Amino acid sequence: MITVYGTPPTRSMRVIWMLEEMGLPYEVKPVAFETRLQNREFLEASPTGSYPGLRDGDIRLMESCAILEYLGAKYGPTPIVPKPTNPEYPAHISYLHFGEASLSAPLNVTIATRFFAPDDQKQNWGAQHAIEMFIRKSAALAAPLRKSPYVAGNTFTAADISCGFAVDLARFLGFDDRLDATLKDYAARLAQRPAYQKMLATRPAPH
Ligand SMILES: N[C@@H](CCC(=O)N[C@@H](CS)C(=O)NCC(=O)O)C(=O)O
Repeated sequence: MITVYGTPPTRSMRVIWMLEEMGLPYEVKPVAFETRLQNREFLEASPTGSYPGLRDGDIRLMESCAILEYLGAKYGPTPIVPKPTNPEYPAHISYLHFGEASLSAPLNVTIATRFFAPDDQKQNWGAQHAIEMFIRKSAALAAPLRKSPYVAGNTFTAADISCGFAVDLARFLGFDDRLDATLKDYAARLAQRPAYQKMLATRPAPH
């Protein structure tokens, strides 16, 4: 059984969404934020204490987009991971990584600042700069989406899971109204996918 550590709205979303798209069986283990660095089972999968971690038998993986690549390679072939000879592959692999490395990762500074910084620093320069960078770089995501429904072309791929999470993050932080309209349409299109909706249903009820 595949175990995903962490739930929506963290990057565990990407992994659960991919598992749903591929129709693979899995279980989700929520990991409390406050005690995550003492949770040995979770740390074995994600030694940095960041969500997500994955366990697949004796195998453990961290990094959300690496986990997407792993699932496609191990449990494919699947249409959502084009083969390297497929003309859609170069865009797929670029945007699979772009969604995390260029778009989502810098926003960790904004999230940490917003939730944990002292009140007089919550809107500081660094946190705002990460948002401005996201907006500038998201033009590279809007460009292919003006020509085709998905980043790699006409086929939904794991790159859309990576970038879809990034656009959701912009909404979570409340600056999605500053993004190109193409990206709002894209997010709405992705949110209609049954696998996306099943992924969201794994989010624990608020208590
Ligand atoms: N590049 C990593 C980033 C992981 C990450 O930063 N996850 C966030 C939640 S979405 C987190 O766990 N933050 C708290 C922490 O890193 O301690 C990935 O894609 O898995």
